[in-house]
Amino acid sequence: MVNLNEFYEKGYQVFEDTLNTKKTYELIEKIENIYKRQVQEFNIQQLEKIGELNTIRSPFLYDREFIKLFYNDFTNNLIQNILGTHAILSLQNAVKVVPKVKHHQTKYHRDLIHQEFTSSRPIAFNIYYCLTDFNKHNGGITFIPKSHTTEKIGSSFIEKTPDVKSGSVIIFNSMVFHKAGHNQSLNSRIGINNMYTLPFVKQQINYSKHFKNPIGDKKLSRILGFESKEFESVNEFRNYRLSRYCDEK
Ligand SMILES: O=C(O)CCC(=O)C(=O)O
Ligand SMILES: [Fe+2]
Repeated sequence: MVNLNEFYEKGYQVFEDTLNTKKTYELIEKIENIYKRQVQEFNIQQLEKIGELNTIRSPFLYDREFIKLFYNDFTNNLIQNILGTHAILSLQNAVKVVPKVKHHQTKYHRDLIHQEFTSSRPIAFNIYYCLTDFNKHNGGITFIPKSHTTEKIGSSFIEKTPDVKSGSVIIFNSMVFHKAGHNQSLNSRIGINNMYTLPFVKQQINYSKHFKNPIGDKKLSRILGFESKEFESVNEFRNYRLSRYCDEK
């Protein structure tokens, strides 16, 4: 398994050369198309009102190609190592930072929003695909290293904006403070954020509802949340326990 020291220490770590250039272009084109659909489905003025411009939510619900980004050998290894067997996908969002336009994520935040506690082990982490270069000039992600280890950020802190090439992945603890930067270049900066959590943290969208039945692939079904839904009734809970009891016999 890859060495995750930086991830645990600083709260984030970069892996280069995860997607090839052709793939990054292909995904950008798909993202642009899904964004157009999402704008049509909602309303551009309303999206603006709620700070949703240039955010593409759950692209994998529109195009199954995006499932491959949160579910592949590389991600599965990371998930297993960091969160264990029962982790679920909390969200998948593409984020576009357009030149000279302020994105709503330009304030420091944790992706487990408004939480002010620390945990001895990660309860959530992100696999973020950079589909373009990411750097200070074009609004790359800025992190406060080690901020996942303190409840709040004080008034003075160090900021780091990793300079990474397109096709790289940044993994980060969802509790590390981070923000999108301002894009002073001429081109949009685009990434896809995939966040995983332990199963007691709610998903942003109830993904299992979108797939009528558990998918043939058990591991993928689990990641989508099929195995961590609330039971609908006392009897359903007990029937589940009974089925497990029978399986174990
Ligand atoms: O794309 C970025 O720079 C970060 C976006 C972000 O922080 C988020 O979507 O939660
Ligand atoms: Fe974030």
